Amino acid sequence: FQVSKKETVPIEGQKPGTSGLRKKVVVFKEPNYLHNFVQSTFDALPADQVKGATIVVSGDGRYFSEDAIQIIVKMAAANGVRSIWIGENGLLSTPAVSAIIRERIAADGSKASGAFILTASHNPGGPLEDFGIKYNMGNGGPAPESITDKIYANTKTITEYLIAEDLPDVNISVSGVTSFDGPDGKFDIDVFDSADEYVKLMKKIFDFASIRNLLSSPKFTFCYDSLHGVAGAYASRIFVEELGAKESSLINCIPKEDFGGGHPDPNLTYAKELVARMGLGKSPSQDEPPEFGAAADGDADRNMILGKRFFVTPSDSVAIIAANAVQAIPYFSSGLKGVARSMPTSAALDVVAKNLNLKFFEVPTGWKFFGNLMDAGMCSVCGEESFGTGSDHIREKDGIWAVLAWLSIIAYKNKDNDGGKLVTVEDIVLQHWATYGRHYYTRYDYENVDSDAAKNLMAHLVKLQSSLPEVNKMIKETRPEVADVVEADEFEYKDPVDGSISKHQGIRFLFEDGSRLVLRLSGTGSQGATIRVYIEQYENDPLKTGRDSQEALAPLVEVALKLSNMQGFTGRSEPTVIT
Ligand code: VG1
Ligand code: CO
Repeated sequence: FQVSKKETVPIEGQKPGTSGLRKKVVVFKEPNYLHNFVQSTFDALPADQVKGATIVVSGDGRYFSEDAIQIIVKMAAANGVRSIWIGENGLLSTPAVSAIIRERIAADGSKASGAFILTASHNPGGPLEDFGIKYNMGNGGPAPESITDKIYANTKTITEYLIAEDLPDVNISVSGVTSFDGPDGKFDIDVFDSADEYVKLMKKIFDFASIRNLLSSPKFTFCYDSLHGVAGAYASRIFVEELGAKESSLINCIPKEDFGGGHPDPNLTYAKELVARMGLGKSPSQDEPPEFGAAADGDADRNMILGKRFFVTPSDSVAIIAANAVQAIPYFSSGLKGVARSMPTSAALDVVAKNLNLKFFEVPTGWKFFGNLMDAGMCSVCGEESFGTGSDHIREKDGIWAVLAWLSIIAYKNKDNDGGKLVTVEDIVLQHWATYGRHYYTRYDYENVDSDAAKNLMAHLVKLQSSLPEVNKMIKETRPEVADVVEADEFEYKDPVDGSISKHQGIRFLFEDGSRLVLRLSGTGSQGATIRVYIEQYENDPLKTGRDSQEALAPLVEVALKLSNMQGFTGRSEPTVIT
């Protein structure tokens, strides 16, 4: 093939957010939009990670993925990449990409140095919906800010890109290696099974025999919902073939480019079918619900864990996994190196870390911050309130891993339980609260708010947090029973490994009784701004841990809306989504 140089001009707005560049498909289809971003990425990477290197490209299969793959392959060839690896049909979950970068070795002994992941995660897909692209590095984790800042800078000065226009389109539906000759030598395209490498890794981490045993018990029933995301490409291999679950326990497990028209976000609002089956939500099913239910998002890095008529908050989930990992999961049997959570995630994990005397870290939102800790051997288990949980087996959050972790814990809690009643998800959570106390938790999202209104609201909070007397006066005027704020700040993080500093990560109000309010702007939206309000209250009186969480948090919610003047700035009297 030949390499052509094409002239281009910078396009505005290509700043990668919390997890890559996410825009409407129509924006990605604008002339040179994708090309500019891809060339800017190649130019931001160290030369040896492009020339002669192996790069993965695949994603959650959403609309425009195949077009994007063909473009990226031709640009990679032109930029001197040696091999491109693609999951069959362009499908690889985000955690599987991370696993492949870290674990897969090609027939010629080569390994991948990075990956383009094509996904907008939990955002809807289709011609009028979202597409996204992000770059992961050789450790399997998202590019650090030093690289994403460079990519963005390049998008502002780009004048040309390289492409091998005459390279034929790849047939991504058939496994195998195809070789081409280019100016720099050979260029290989390697298409392979989307699940093999990931399944192999899961079998090294968990005791599949004990999970299989649990799934075969008549006392235990199971349901998994992929919301038509890429998790479907893994669910039947793992849950049905390897672990013996019934085919009928999988719902929406065929990946679709528009996620069946749904919103592939595993929470109580969007995973409606699963939520109803589990006996929750506005119209719970009349049948006896399964004992365990879980869902994934579009790219399968998120998870929601449910018990029968019972919701496990993601903040509790990571705390419970951390508390039980050493006993229940072989991978952790020699102990945890440390645990970490994102700043807005509840402090349930902090209490576990303290009790078990584990190293503990609080990082900004987004998975890239966990990776450095893991690479330095400082963190084994981590999680975010946004339905993300994971460990140092890879450098991304991992939806199916979280389900296997929960199944392992349930299996462990039931191991000596021959004739007795099943120890359920709810039992495990209640027992956890009895030991560690409960963190009531909720998040209010205000989506697609006018960008200026959102900026003004945050600017107002930056100012307000600097005066505690004013904050406390407003609280006393709103809900006198709410405790005083003893500390407030704009969260800033200094990475303990490389010393890099991340500023403006959200406003925190810390209350005397351990409650917390956090407000920040989302970095994953594709339109307008999204304001997130995180509300948390700690309760360690065993008589008071059984309340309804919205009811328990009502006074704090009122305070949050008052302090932020939410309605005044945004005109919204209700959030778009409550999780
Ligand atoms: C959101 C979540 C964050 C998560 C990120 C990517 O970011 O809050 O916790 O890491 O999405 O998740 P933001 O900036 O919109 O709040 V995913 O599943 O999109 O890779
Ligand atoms: Co995701």
